[in-house]
Formats: sequence, structure tokens, C-alpha cells
Amino acid sequence: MTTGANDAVSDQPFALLGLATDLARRAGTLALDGRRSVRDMATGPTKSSATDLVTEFDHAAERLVVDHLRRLRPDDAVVGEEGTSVEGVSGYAWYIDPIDGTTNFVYDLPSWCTSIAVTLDGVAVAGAVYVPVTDEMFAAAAGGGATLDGRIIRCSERDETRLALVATGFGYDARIRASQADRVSRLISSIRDIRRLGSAAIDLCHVAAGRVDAYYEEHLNAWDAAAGLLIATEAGAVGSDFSGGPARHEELLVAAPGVHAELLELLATTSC
Ligand code: LIP
Repeated sequence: MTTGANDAVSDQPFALLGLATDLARRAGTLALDGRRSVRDMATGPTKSSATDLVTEFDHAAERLVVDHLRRLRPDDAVVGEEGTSVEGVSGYAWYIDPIDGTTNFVYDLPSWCTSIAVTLDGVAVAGAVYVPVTDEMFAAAAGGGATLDGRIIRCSERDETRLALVATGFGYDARIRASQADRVSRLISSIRDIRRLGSAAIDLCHVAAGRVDAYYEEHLNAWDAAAGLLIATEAGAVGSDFSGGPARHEELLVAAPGVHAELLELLATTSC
């Protein structure tokens, strides 16, 4: 779907999903063109720590999405990783991560994406994650299932944790990273293996597509996880925090149903 410059976009979940996928593709394509135009980005500005990189393309991609949303959905709230914070009156809120996996983007590694989600009164309605390097569009509308490039996807049917491939990620604070690595060292002998690919949104979509059996991480922001969590749960995965409560971006475990409960126990016994 290509949204016209002045097309109004209805509240229907699939209309909102069409807008999210259209804007994710536009923003991701802008970032990819930028990535290909610059040879070395690794010495650019940083945010929360010396390893928390940000580029001009993070800002440009976010600006593109925000400009379209302000025109097409003027009553909605908008929150973006690079500083956008617009109040709304409709109950709908958009969460934008213009480049999730920024370190990979800077180092020209393929695992980065544009992630856009929309919620109504705090509940996810639609989400899109576009991976420009592989030209893959993951998408879901609440109750409508999850797709990859328009084809239905389902999470894995893994039911033995010792054979589970588990993705995770680490924070930008070195002290937090040390304790997170300590947990991995205690977890890894009870599962098949770990994958640290560098983008929460893509990790969640890999759960949705059965490319990994589970993903867990702490200290994410809403924009990292909002779209990918909806896509993964619409693909049949189970989401929770590390205590079995409702999934939340600060503490997130999303897994194939057959391994979620045992991974929950393993996370509890390997707590940092
Ligand atoms: C990234 C997350 C990833 C996490 C990284 C970083 P960013 O987000 O998607 O899961 O492990 O430390 O937070 O900063 O690339 O948007």
C-alpha cells in the first residue's frame, strides 16, 4: 500500500497496518540509501553511553515517519526513539524506532530495521518491522495473524528447552552488560545455543517466523519492542515478563509455547 500525500487513514486495524508498513518501508529505504552513501560511520555521535550510537539517518528516518503521521493521523500521539513526543487526543499512539540495531547499521552489518507500532489505549493494534538489507516486511494487526512479505508465519513448535535456540541482547551500560553476560553463561548449558543479533525488533520477528525459538531481554524501550511483540504473539508465541506476568518492554521473554514455562524457570534461577 502506498499512502497518498493527503489520504485520510481510518481507524480500521488493517488500514493502520497499511500505513505502518508503508512508512516503515519508506523510512527503512531512506536509511539504507544513507548507509550506502557513507563509508565510515563508526566515529559518530553517541547518546546514553560511548557505545550508544546515533546517526543523521536515525533522525531523518524518524522525521519522515513523524511528518506523514502528523498529516495523516493528526489526533494521534507519536513517540520516537530520537526524541519525538507528540500528545494525542484520539487514544491512538505510534511508537517509532527509525533504526533498531543502530550499532549494526553503523558497522554495515545487516541486522537492523525500522519498527513502527500503533496502540489504542495502550493495547497494540498493528505493527510493522521492515528489514531493508533483506527487503523483508514483518507485519501484524491484532487478531489478524502475523505475516512475512504477506505470507502467514507461525512461531516454532519446539518443546524441549535443551534444543531451544534463544536470542537475547545487552544494554549499553557496561555494568548491566556484565551481569547480563553472567546470566547467559549460566543459561547456555541448558539450551541449544544463544544468538545475539543486535536488534530487539528483528529478534522478536525471528521468534514469529520460527527462526529462533525464544527471545529475552531487559531494559528495552517501548519503541524497541512494541511492533515485534505484537507480531510474535500473533504468530502464536507466548510473551511475559521474567515472573510470568504480562509482557513489558523493561523485562521481556517471548517464546514458542512448548518452551516458555521452562525458560521462565531458567531465567528465575539465573537471575542477575
Ligand atoms: C538495540 C536493541 C537491542 C539491544 C541493543 C540496543 P537500538 O536498540 O534493539 O535488542 O540489545 O543494545 O538497545 O539502540 O539499536 O535502537
